[in-house]
Amino acid sequence: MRRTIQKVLIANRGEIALRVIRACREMGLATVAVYSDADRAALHVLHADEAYRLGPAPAAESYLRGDLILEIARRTGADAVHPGYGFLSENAHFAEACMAAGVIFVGPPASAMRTLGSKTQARQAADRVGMPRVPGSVTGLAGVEEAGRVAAGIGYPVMLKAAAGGGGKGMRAVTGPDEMAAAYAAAASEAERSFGSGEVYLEKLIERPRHIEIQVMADEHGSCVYLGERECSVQRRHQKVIEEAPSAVVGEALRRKMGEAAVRLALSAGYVNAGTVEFLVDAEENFYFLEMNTRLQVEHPVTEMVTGLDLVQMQLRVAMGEPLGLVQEDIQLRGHAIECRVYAEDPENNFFPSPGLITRLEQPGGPGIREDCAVYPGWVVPLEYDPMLSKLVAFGETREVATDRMLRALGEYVIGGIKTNLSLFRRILMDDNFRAARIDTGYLERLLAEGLAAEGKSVSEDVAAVAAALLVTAAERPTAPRDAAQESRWGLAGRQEGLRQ
Ligand code: MV4
Repeated sequence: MRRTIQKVLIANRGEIALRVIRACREMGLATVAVYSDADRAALHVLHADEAYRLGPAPAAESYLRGDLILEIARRTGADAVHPGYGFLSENAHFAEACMAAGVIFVGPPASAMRTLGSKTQARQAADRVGMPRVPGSVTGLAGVEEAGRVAAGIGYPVMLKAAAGGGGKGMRAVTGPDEMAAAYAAAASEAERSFGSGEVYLEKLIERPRHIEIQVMADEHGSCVYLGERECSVQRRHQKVIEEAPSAVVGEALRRKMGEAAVRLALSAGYVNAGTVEFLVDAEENFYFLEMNTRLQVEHPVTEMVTGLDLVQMQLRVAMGEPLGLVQEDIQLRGHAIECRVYAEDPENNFFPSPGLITRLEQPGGPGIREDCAVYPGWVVPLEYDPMLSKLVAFGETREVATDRMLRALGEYVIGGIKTNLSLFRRILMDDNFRAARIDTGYLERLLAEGLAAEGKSVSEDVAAVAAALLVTAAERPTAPRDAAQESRWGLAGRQEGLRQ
């Protein structure tokens, strides 16, 4: 069924709100922005056709207020809501409320969000479509005895994970049977506190994996395509730092196998719109399904650069009920794209958040450079949200050209007034291991440890433990967005700021 969309409410902030506004403008759609008190002067507010206040700065009183957002949609006559990423983007209840209010939710059906939101149900779905997944249980464990039996069956080391989790929360590695009881109790109680469900399951631990994900796009007429992969192994504490497309280790045959499996999973779950299937890939190029993210992702621009497609425009057309209008053979990958996530944080101080006034801003440009950014000189980076300032993307014919182009762009970049992680990117992009694509999910921690060792320092276990405890507290908040490790870090900064006063 075709449904026209004439006006889109963007239920988000920052660069992604601006990204969606730009897509709407190119399609001739009117836009409605929403904002919190901290974002009165934000660029997304300036760029939208209309803008309305939600409430105070905390997300729970603003960007997570689905009720207020739908009331603004009703008042302004917006016929669709684009949730961006984080906040309400993976909230099945909100998707349902939109549809019940006669407003199109630009994303998957609530039913698909629910199926894939449960990691155990997603693993069962993977089995039904013959998708390789990490060995282990596909239902919640009944108790620590069952955990011990399953672990003995697949062999240690294993990983306990929360069924309702994702993004690394509620996870415990277990290296032997003597550790199981304590790890199980810790994982189950953390899962209960963080997600309101103590259901945990168990997987074989994959050592030194790469994190590679497949972008899919499905329409409501039964068509689904994969748009290649993204290499996301360069991360720190479950926070992606650099992403690229394609992955240096994925050849045509592996890409087809992963892509076709991802499409089968999406179709079997009744998936519509943009989604991402996450995999672990081991040193032997075995791939294992991890989870499916039911939203547009932060790193979608690298896929746009190598496919030449506009993913947000595709999302909007699919949401109008249009067919994809392309088949798998139409999708050709060309060149290489690298994205750096520029954060307001201090690399010299354990990447502690560094919000505040931007006094100077000189942004890179020129051939092959794209920047998705929503800050400007005079803007005060708020404490309350994700500290990401910008996504700097470099495109080139090869990985080496893209890498060198990124280094050139980083040399042009000046951000004054706040601390940023710009220096970190130079270090990574000049590192021999990165340049040889010898990367896995532990790569960045190893690189940073080398630096600390050279300075004769080490990260204090006490500091790490306190930080971890505070992060758990942040994740506990019932209103915390499911995919907002960044937000937890902000919360952490806020509380420590409070302690200092
Ligand atoms: C794993 C794993 C090793 N073996 N599962 C972390 C986030 C969550 N989505 C899954 N994660 C992992 N699951 C098994 N069986 C290693 C990780 C992991 C990781 C995964 C993706 C990206 C970064 C990571 C960093 C550390 C651990």
